[in-house]
Amino acid sequence: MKLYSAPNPAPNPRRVLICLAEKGVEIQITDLSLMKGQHKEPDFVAKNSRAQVPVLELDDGRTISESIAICRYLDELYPNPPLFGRDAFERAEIDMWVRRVEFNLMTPVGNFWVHAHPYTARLGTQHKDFGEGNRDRWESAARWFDGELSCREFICGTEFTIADIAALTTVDFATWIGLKIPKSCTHLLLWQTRVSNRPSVKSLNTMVI
Ligand SMILES: N[C@@H](CCC(=O)N[C@@H](CS)C(=O)NCC(=O)O)C(=O)O
Repeated sequence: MKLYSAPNPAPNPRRVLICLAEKGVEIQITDLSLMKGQHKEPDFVAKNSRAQVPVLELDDGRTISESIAICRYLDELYPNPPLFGRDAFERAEIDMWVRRVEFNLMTPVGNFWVHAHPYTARLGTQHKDFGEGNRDRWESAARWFDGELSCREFICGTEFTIADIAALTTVDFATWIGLKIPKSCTHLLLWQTRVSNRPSVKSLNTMVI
């Protein structure tokens, strides 16, 4: 197996790298330079027509794109520790939280990144007002997650799961692009420190924030 990845701060490949580190699995990793547009080269687009990383390539040449789908596949191959739940309820509940992270946290971050951040200005038309408008949505989602984390250790219950990986990579990337977690979100900030201190997370290159 081979993972097409990109160096930090790319949040989606980082999800897969944390998943692999949690499971203690080492596979071949090829970093693409997004700056140089290596992900838009025909050979890579043939592996993922979205022209995005991460992509997992199996030994028989089949490929899987989408970070959560790749992590789910790895979880089936290497079940310990389980990151996607042990029974029907846990699996559904973790899915629920992953979707909440994607739709509520990641969407405003992605919109801000594409439409308001100077780095992406050269990549396409930006709608700055729309982009900046996502600051409020980000903060409101951060406050909601903060409330949820006031009564438990992890995003979904008492164990570290793929929902934590999805959320951590999102909030770290948000911080990196200038969307800070509000200081009043003490539970969310404590959770961020707690999961950042896991050996799996610390073993990867630290985010430059
Ligand atoms: N939904 C995809 C998102 C993948 C994604 O946005 N990857 C970014 C890196 S974090 C990328 O390849 N960006 C380059 C581009 O979109 O041109 C996933 O979860 O894997």
